[in-house]
Amino acid sequence: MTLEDWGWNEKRAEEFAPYEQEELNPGRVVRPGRGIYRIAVAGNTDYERDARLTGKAIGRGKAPAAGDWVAWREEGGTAIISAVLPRRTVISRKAAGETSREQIMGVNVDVLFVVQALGGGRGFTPRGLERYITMAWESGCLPVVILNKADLSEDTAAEILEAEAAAPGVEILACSTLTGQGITEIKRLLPPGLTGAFVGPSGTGKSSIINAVAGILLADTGEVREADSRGRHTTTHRELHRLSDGRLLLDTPGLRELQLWGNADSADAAFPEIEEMSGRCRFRNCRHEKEPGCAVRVGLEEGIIEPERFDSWLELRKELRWLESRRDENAKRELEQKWMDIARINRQKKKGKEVW
Ligand SMILES: Nc1nc2c(ncn2[C@@H]2O[C@H](COP(=O)(O)OP(=O)(O)OP(=O)(O)O)[C@@H](O)[C@H]2O)c(=O)[nH]1
Ligand SMILES: [Mg+2]
Ligand SMILES: [Zn+2]
Repeated sequence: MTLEDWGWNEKRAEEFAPYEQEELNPGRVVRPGRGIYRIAVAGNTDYERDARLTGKAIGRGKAPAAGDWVAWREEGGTAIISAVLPRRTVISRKAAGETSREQIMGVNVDVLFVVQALGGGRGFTPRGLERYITMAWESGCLPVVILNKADLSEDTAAEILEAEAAAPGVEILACSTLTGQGITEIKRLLPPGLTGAFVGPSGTGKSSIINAVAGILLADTGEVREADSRGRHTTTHRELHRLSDGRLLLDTPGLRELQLWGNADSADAAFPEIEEMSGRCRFRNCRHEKEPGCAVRVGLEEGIIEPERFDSWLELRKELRWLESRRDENAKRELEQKWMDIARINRQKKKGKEVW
């Protein structure tokens, strides 16, 4: 196995040059874990191995994520990761719960497949899809929507139209792992050598699609509960699979709820028609309420902007703005803490105490 088999190219090699001088080796994180990272490396036999981190070199909160290129060295038979290479794309969400922490689902992904399921009572909703599309544009990956389980849909064409309205400008594929529908299109969108990631609610068929593209069973799949058609969170780890044809597919655990990560403007890319109109409002800080010369209001009146999408955009912006203010707060608090620490150290120095 070579590194090229894992998506390595000249650009990566350039970025790696300084590490090479330090006699470090390159590798790609295929399965991050707690303290132990499974990495893919060049080699004839042991091309996947476990690695540990040297916290110092990487810094707090910058742990490697699935898909990362890292620099590692051998130390007493163990691989030690000491640096993470620059990331080209980052798929992030806000960690679940009351925190304002970022959770990275995958990095260095080229195509992000947002998987939703059709039929069966718990089909996709346009509002839910808008969240995923917001995350997808923010990640820097090329987004593609997969409407899976087309075999369960009574009117696939109508559902595609609905998805198109919720994800303007994004390619929508109707698929079925049961009939094989759409699998060729997925392959077309993800040529060998590129990395694709699959995200979406639990039970929509992300792992099943990976298996269908691979043609063999690579990822575990699970039954959906009859009672509420919900998945059971079968996939518990993020894992980058390499297919024999060279395609790289990142499977991720299904999300119960997707909370966004980004700044106040991160939702704009997913709502191009609103972004375009708001650029024409008379006031730059227009809130699109009752201001004179509000182009968004005109757009709503003329039916260029759907009221549901406008409400959804406002809500996502509110959520993102809240997150931004929380982050500012945290940054301020950290800075204050730093100055307090410095003041304490200076006081102790004055008293002639040993401080470190
Ligand atoms: N009818 C139908 N069922 C499907 C299709 N694709 C997957 N399934 C079924 O849906 C269930 C869930 O599939 P998984 O692939 O495990 O779903 P997942 O998105 O990976 O779920 P998590 O790992 O929990 O996030 C399984 O029982 C699959 O057999 C499809 O195209 N049509
Ligand atoms: Mg799965
Ligand atoms: Zn306005």
